[in-house]
Amino acid sequence: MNSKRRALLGAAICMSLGSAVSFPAFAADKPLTMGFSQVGAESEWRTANTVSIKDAAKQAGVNLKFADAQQKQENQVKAIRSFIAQKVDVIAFSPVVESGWETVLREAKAAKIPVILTDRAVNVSDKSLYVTFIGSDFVEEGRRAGRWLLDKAKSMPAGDINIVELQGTVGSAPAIDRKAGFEEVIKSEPRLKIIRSQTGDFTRAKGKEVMEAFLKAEGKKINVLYAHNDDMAIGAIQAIEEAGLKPGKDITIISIDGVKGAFEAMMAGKLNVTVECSPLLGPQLMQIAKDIKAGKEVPKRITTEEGIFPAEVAAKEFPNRKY
Ligand code: GYE
Repeated sequence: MNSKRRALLGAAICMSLGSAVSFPAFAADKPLTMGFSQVGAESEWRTANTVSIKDAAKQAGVNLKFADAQQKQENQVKAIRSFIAQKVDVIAFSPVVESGWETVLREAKAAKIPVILTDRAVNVSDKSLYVTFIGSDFVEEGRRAGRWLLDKAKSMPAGDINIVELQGTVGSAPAIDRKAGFEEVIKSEPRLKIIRSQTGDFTRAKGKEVMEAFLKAEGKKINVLYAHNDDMAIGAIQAIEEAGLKPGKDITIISIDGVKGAFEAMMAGKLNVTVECSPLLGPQLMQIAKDIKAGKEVPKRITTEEGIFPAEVAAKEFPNRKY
């Protein structure tokens, strides 16, 4: 992927415009106040996402009220209620899990405060509960991981290829979708078998712990690790080394995000491929918030544009990485 494309990252708009919803009139000269409820600080991706949002708010002159939910939905609900009570102009949040949002989103709607989803989606039947969703296509990310493995399988020794899977946070959009996309693709090759699948909660510590358990149970039977994010893969790499095996060689490792730590692991020969997922959503989020407040129509879905980086290109791409 060239740097121009990377700079334009996130600009792909894939669906028709959402219907215009009217929100209270807004004086253009008054700084906009945004309440943002972040998932937590579970991964390198998340840290980069938080920096992007805070920097973009500063640049755009947006008054940002930022709350960290420490991976707990109840904390996000509390934060959103407090933003409603403070009468912020816009609420934005990255929902830790997909379900259970109707009540609090109805409260925001009743208070006439527009809601923007960033990064992760919610599962609600009434789509008018949010104005737009800005983020990646996680199913496609899973498919990209699966397609890379299908190709790799051609050069792997005959017989079953046993895969262990480290899932993201239970009930989160990226965990659900990355699993679905990967399974959809690999089912065309009967040699590819997922023999164990468990959550590592998107963290290094949990990734390592669960990989230790996988190794204890399956040992040398494991041919491939599919991790739903780089941090869990990096934790698992440690577990594999401690078990006396060579990550990236004895076990082929596929992960998602494309953070710097993954590029370092690829350059060290310990990770085979990472599928890109960009956390740099801040500038777009601020622009969309301003557009909404100016009464402009915005697309209901804004999809981030992304690629895939196998280990062979890691050293060349590393200097271009922004997160
Ligand atoms: O892949 C993971 C983070 O929601 C896309 O959350 C995000 C995911 C990301 O913890 O590293």
